[in-house]
Amino acid sequence: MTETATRDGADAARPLTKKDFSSDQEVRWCPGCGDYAILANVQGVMPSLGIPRENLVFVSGIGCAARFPYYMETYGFHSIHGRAPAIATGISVTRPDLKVFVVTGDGDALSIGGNHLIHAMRRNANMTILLFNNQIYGLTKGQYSPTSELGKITKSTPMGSLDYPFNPVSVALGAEATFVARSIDNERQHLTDMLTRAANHEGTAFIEIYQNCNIFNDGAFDAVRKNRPQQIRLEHGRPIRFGAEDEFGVALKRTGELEIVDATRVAEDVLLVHDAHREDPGLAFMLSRLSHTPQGPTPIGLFRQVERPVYGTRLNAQLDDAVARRGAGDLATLLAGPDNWMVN
Ligand SMILES: Cc1ncc(C[n+]2csc(CCOP(=O)(O)OP(=O)(O)O)c2C)c(N)n1
Ligand code: SF4
Repeated sequence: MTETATRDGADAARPLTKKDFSSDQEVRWCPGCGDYAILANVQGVMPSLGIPRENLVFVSGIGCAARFPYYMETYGFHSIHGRAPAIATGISVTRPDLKVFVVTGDGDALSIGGNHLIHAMRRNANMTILLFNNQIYGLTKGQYSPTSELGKITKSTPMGSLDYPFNPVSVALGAEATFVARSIDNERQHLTDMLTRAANHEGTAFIEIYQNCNIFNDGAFDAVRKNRPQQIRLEHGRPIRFGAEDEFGVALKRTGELEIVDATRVAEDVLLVHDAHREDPGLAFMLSRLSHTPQGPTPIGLFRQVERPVYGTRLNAQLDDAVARRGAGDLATLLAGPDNWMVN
């Protein structure tokens, strides 16, 4: 960590620590909420990024997860429901020197904000999106969300949800996000690794984080969260294996589907070797479908990371080009120009 630019005075040269990223705000999540572990992890990752605090911005929408910016000793914006990716796009385009994070929930990102989320990702706007998925609306006290499972009984679905749930990783891959990962609130080392890689990615980095809402949807991810052998840990360049003794594997069938196989009974070369840098997101998408709801073996880790030009860079180049060709322009002249008409 080389950061020295955020303090005046005698301790200016002191490297930043996790504590430097904790604000003085009272944390107002329910005791036991998974959000605490994610907050601690993000605060712990910050010093290693070597980015001055004044160059960090956390943007959120509305929800429990969206309280995040208050607790970070960085710049932040607790904004409008579902609109964090749009606001973050504006910040990242106009201030490319800033590192922008979006913190959002499954309701905020995939209900009211679904539109903004997919367009930020397809543009490859420069931001790190952390989607805390608890499969419920927490802040508004337990209505079903776009990731709630079929048949889910909540206050707004008393007879069971009829909606097929979104799989956030599949959505991100479908929008061709250039970095797509999944982790779990209580998997400290794994989450640290994913956060670090995402923060160092150029373009949109998307991480779905399984987050336990112990008040309104307790245990939603326990089949995977408390059961390490059910976690299919994706590692680039390695055959995909899982299980207590790595006794299971993932293979690509001739018919084009993925299947789970007994790795003790098949040759090593039958197992699919994970390629996170494949340009085509198809295989990563298939991996994301191995577990539609996280009840069976579920892939976590980095599904996809590819390089693609960043939206802000291209936009600013286009603006520079326009100015070079036609001059800086003047808004008042434009508005008063010949291309206008009167409505009577
Ligand atoms: C325009 C608007 N519509 C609806 C709401 C009500 N509302 C607040 S938070 C929320 C959903 C929060 O769920 P999620 O994003 O999953 O976050 P969590 O609270 O679970 O962290 C809703 C519907 C609102 N605040 N504003
Ligand atoms: S309602 Fe759920 S998500 Fe919200 S703070 Fe409480 S435990 Fe966390």
